[in-house]
Amino acid sequence: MHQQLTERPVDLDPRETAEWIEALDQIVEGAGPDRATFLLDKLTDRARENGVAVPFRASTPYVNTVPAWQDVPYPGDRALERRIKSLVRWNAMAMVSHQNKVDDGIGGHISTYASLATLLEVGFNHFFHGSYGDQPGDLVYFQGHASPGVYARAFLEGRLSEDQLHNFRHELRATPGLSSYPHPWLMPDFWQFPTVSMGIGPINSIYQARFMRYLENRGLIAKTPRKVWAFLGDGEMDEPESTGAIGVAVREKLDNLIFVVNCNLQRLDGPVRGNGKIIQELEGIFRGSGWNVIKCIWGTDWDRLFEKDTSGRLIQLMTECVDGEYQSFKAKGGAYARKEFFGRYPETAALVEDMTDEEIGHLHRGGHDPAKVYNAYKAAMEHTGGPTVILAKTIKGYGLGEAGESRNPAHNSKKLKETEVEVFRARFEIPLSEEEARACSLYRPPQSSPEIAYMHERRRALGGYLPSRKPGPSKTTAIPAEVIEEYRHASKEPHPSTTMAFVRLLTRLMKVPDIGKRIIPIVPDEARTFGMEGMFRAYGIYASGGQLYKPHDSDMLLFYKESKEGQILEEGITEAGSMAEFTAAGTAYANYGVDAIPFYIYYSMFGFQRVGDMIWAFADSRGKGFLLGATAGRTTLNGEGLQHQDGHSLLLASTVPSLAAYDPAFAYEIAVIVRDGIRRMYQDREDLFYYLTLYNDNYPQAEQPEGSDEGIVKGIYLFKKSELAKPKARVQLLGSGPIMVEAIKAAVILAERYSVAADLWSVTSYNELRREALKIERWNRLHPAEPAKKPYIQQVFEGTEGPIVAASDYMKVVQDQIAPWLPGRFVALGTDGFGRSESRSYLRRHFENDAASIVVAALSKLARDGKFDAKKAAKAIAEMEIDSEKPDSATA
Ligand SMILES: Cc1ncc(C[n+]2csc(CCOP(=O)(O)OP(=O)(O)O)c2C)c(N)n1
Ligand SMILES: [Mg+2]
Repeated sequence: MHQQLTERPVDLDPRETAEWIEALDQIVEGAGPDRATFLLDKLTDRARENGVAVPFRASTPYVNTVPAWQDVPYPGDRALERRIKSLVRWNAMAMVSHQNKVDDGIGGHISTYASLATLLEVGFNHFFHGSYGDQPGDLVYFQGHASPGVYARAFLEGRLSEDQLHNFRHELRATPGLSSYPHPWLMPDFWQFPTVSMGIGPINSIYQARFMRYLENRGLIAKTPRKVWAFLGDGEMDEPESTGAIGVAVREKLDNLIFVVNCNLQRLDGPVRGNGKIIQELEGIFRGSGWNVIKCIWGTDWDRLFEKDTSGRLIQLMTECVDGEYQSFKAKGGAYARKEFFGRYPETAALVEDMTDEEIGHLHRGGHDPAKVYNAYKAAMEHTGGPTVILAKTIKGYGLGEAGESRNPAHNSKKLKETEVEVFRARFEIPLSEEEARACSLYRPPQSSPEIAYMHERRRALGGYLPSRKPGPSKTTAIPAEVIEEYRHASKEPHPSTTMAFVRLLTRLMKVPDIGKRIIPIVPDEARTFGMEGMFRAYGIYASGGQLYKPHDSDMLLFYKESKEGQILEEGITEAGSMAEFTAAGTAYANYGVDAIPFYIYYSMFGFQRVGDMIWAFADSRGKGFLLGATAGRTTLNGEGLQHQDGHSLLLASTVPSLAAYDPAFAYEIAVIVRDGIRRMYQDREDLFYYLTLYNDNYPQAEQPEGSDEGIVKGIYLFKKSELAKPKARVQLLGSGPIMVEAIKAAVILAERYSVAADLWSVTSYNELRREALKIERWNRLHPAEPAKKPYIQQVFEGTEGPIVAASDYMKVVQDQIAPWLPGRFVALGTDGFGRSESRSYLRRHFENDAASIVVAALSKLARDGKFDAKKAAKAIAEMEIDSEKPDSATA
């Protein structure tokens, strides 16, 4: 902006310029701004026709977007609201400061809420709906580390106790307190959205707004004026996730979405844009994408100065200064601002001649002026046809004086000195004694006091308290047993892959009465890869605008059908966007009272390692649903090279506490797991979600062994016991995913060529087996005087004979998870190392998880155990055509 201003060409005919401006002013005054917009648009077109270069500016002057003359008077009781806000401020500060005095280093944040207070309070008193009649209300994403302010308000409302505040970050003490940040996992009745990992709030809120429209358009929820509000940090906007999906909000015309960026000009270490202006930069980015941008920069007390400024110098000066300077103007006080800001031009210096330094120091920024904030919010509420972002200029550490106002270390200031507390108390007129104030006591007037009564009255008018998380009762009935019956039987030619079997199951589930419509398939541009294109026509791809064109393949059976009522969420190439959509769907049971059952299917490699943080946030949100890592396996996905071949997602999955991860081999395993998963998540309301690997290798889908349902969900079952008569030795072969087929082949070779009996086990989940074993082991540890219990994995292998060779298409450490409970017997074969663009058989030989390698591993271990002739074992390696000296895949 600065450059643009100074680079403007010289005015060759100021009189003519003045006439044009006057003409425009007359239009605005006489016919209104809409008419002026129309005329400017027409003129722009004409200019372009005539070859005139129309100047493009992504940003507007550095002033409020809503002009002062448009401001409506504030509807609330300003004095009472100021009291309330002061009390919230005090309690937020006192809670953090007190806690850091008694428990040094416990952490917490003071300065962020100090900058955000007015932005939130205006929302709480006038905008945030707790409900719309009997419908859930607005969904508010709070800046995570501003949680002290949200707690302090809930304390004044009587929703949180003094004990809870006193035990901030002491969740494990005798009287448990409040969690550091918004964590639904830790405070499930309170917080809805975990936001503190920067960037997750912005992207999740965009897809929340999109998913809300999806539910409305499909008739699953009533249409209401409900909004998604997302309060974000200006530093946070640097995360790619923060701005990476803003185009979606425009495309989808999400006028149910309001971003409020708390532009306090600072992040953790220092200024967000010391050498520039974050508000102008964000304005350009959002305007360029088509958002409605409302800048709320200056408070009402500046209006008088704007009016007085006939020279235009004030706006020029405002536009010239960079954020690093604005930070100093606040940090160094009124005298400094008079000299360094207003003093830069005689015209601007004159504007403040009649003001004291103190008055200059107190000139408000827009984000601290309730009237300006109210008008910005009002404009956002009234905007239709697209999303709005409010860029509100605030002061980090507002009210903290020298303890932090606009100071670089403000972010990390956790406790105030006694003198600083005193300044704070005086400034916000907190009726505590000096001693109480110094001790950072909390202060809550009686519920009958005018300020508290006012708070309650406002919340009553707006339909209830926020934040609040209220999952409804289960609305889901069991998937009828017959739905999965067909999957229990062996497949016929042509044999399907587990991916195909899953897609068939999904479409079958979509036909189940009542449940079917709540199944939400989500896919990022890979539906054809997974054989899902048949679903396009049958269920339609959700498109808020319907289908505005006749698809070129409309005469084909499986044409590309987009529809406003479409059920499939085809997100395009965005795993992050898809994960955000999955999050909105997987938490709909809590936010909308709709038991949506999302199935998000994607390339397994582009899941955990790409959007792992979002998956973690999903777990924190108590999300439910199914993640399907398709094209799974480091050797099964052939020809794709090392950036596609996933050999570790199961390991990463094991790190998420509420995630049950499975690596199924056969169609019936998938069917049993999915049916049981729906029972646990939606009927029994357990807080967990599922990850299943799906492969694209076609092989015979086996007949389900009798009575294996329980083992399938627990993680292991006996697939086939060897019937070899008089074997020389015995081994236990464990397989998962398509490597189960290799294990089956290995069992045949071992029996036929080496007279070794191999019992076959299918392991659906090493992760689940380990978790159960750890749980039992812990119980045993804590109950040494009672008879020890036995983990399931030990029960299963009790009485079995020989080494246990466990092979999968994942890293060996996945199988190793159960090794501690099978001492001395366990051998893992897996896919450690980078992938290759090879075909399956070569890959499996390279990684040593093919049938031949399983045979060799079994014989070798038998030999080491003294149960098989070592020379014969060595010879078998040659017979299996394996080169003992070949490179180790782990490092190759
Ligand atoms: C992904 C991620 N990286 C780093 C952090 C650590 N962190 C917490 S707050 C913060 C600064 C935030 O600055 P801003 O977004 O401007 O918020 P403000 O406190 O200024 O309102 C950082 C870096 C985080 N929470 N998440
Ligand atoms: Mg900031």
